[in-house]
Amino acid sequence: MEALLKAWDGERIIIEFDWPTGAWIIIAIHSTRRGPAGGGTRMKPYSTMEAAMADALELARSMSYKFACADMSRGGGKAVIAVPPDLTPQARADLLRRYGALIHQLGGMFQTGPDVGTSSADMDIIAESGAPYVFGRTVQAGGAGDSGPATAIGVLHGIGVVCQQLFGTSALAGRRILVQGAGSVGGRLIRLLREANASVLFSDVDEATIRQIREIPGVSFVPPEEVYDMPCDIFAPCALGGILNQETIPRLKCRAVAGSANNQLARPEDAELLRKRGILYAPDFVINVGGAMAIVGMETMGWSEAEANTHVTQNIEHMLRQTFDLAAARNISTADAARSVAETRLSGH
Ligand code: PPY
Repeated sequence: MEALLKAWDGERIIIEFDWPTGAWIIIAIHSTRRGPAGGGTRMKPYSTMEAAMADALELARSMSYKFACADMSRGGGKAVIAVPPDLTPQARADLLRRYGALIHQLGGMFQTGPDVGTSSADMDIIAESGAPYVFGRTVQAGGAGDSGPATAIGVLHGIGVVCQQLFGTSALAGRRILVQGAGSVGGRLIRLLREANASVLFSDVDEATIRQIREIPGVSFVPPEEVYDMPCDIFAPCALGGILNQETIPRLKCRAVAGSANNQLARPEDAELLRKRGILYAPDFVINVGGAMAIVGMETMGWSEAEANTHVTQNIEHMLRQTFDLAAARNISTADAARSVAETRLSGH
């Protein structure tokens, strides 16, 4: 744990043990240099406190990169609530209220929204005590709602830029695209890809989701254990992080990786493994900014949903092209190229 904390380059970590539930609340504030730290609240069981901490620290840094690349005046942070697996709905709601009070106490230094394991309905509960520092509440409660649709639209357009780079045209018709995880973002991405006449493969671990997505014409199911060996044009990870690693990268049979999951690379060096294999990587923190951008823009800058989608699309297309150009010009990985843009902006130059 000590090594983990020492190696982190962020500003502050707030840790609270929630006695009534046994949950750990970790709020990692990576940078407030460009503005108050924004980042979702991730709520799930973790095998160890250290694993929860590692997730919070890495995700918070990604939020700094995400907002810096999108040129938004926000810093990066993330909250992880490591919960016991058997939390009752009542205990969970009470925990969210106590968490909201903590957010409120921080006075706006950290502002949150939905992430893995939390919904807009959860944001409504957190906002009871945490307002006005809670984004992505339900539309009925006056929030911008779910961030999934805007994230999916951003990824779709990012995949267009990837196709332009690989094939000389951004058209998706006939391209074979494998989506890992058909949840809030992946499920919508699959539908958008089909509307663009791509040929879609998908994988998921949830039986009900699999049944539902399989019904969509032109979409076929790939068992989770076959995902990394499946030939396709583009692999779109839309589930959890760390899936691009020393074990999976040598197996990939795709031309590019472009998906919404946060922290797809297990280690920074894995970007180099992808590059050596000639696989074009759309850095996660560039291509997945859509949700955060749309929700923050709608709630703080008065964007309509249509305006948000235009901002998301244009920003991701522009930043991805710039990333690919910079990587080619400097002969570095696309992840290093995007990181260097983000770090320059974070250092105030
Ligand atoms: C993410 O993009 O990973 C987020 O955490 C989303 C987010 C961030 C800040 C406010 C609302 C949603």
